[in-house]
Amino acid sequence: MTHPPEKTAGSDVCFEQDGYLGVVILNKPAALNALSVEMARDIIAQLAYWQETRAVRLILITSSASRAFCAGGDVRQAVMLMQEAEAEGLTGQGALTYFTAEYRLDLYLAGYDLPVVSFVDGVVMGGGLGLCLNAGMTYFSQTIKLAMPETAIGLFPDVGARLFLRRAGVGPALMLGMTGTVIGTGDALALGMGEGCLPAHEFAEARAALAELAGTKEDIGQSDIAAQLVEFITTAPPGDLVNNELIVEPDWRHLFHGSPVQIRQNIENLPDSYPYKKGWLTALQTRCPLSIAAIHHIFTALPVPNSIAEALEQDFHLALTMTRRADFAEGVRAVLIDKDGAANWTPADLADVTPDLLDKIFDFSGLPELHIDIASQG
Ligand code: QUE
Repeated sequence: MTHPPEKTAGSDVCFEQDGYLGVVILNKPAALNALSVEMARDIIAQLAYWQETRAVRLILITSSASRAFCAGGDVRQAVMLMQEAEAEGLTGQGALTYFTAEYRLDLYLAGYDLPVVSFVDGVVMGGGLGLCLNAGMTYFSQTIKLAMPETAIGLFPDVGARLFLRRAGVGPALMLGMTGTVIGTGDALALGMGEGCLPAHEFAEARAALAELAGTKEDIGQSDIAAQLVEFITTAPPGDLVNNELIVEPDWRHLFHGSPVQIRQNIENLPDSYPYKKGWLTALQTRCPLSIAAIHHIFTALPVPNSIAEALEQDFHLALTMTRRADFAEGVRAVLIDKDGAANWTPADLADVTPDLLDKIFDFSGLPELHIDIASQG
């Protein structure tokens, strides 16, 4: 690549350069920065340019709006691409185009030569969480809304969640993955996600500090970044889940143990005064049963991946097999298009998810590999 990709204010993603600091700014606030195929490709192209030309030494990813860092992949676009391809007799091609673009970005960032820091404020969900956590160091404002909500749309917590959610332990990983519960900064940090709490009103100063670091040091390591940002770090507001004396008995981590149906029973058995009982039970009763069973299978039956690349490859394949099913388009319709929240799932109940159904979605035979070929981003 000989010339820089041109992206200026008004684009869905903007690129700025502060000396030796390259800044990626997600800029589609009306859609909470949901990541489209074009945004993912543009970011890869700019990162490739910065790396090839050695123009920068450090990358910062952030958002132009405090409402959201990134709500996830643009799943409405995914469904549109699937329907367009289907109409042309190219079944499966739409999902392939969509997930290849999003997963290549995460894979590219995970193997990128330069250190990457994300400043995250507001909504950080699904693909947005994959973006920052797979890239490198993540700093959360005091007011994030973090979740892996994919069981609501017939997908599963993907983009490497089988590694980054598991840092919390299997019980918490199951809780977050199966129910899509939204947590704040205190709980996110306590559950092993993110480096620290950096108040949003300090983002500009902290960015300037990163630019200064990039200007003075060639080979920047994680400890340099942590040291440069330490003056901006504060104690996170206490979490609702972790270290909350309201929820001591029974410890919620033990509820998420056993089969999906057993877990649902454990929650039904809680006293009505238990703060999360209603939310968790409603989630397990209304979210996609096969999606819930899929993430449960990942955390309880499959080996832990050895690397982010391996996790992304497995998630890429499962995303392709799961989005072949009607549940995905139906979930996106119910949550994001008609917004009636009344998805019609098949099967409709957790108890009706059979081993045979799970075997089918975990059968990856004939699927393409996820590989990064920057020259031809097909
Ligand atoms: C589950 C999800 C997503 C979601 C809601 C869910 C998701 C996603 C969005 C989203 C939000 C706002 C937008 C948009 C998409 O919502 O992945 O385009 O404007 O991107 O329950 O997985």
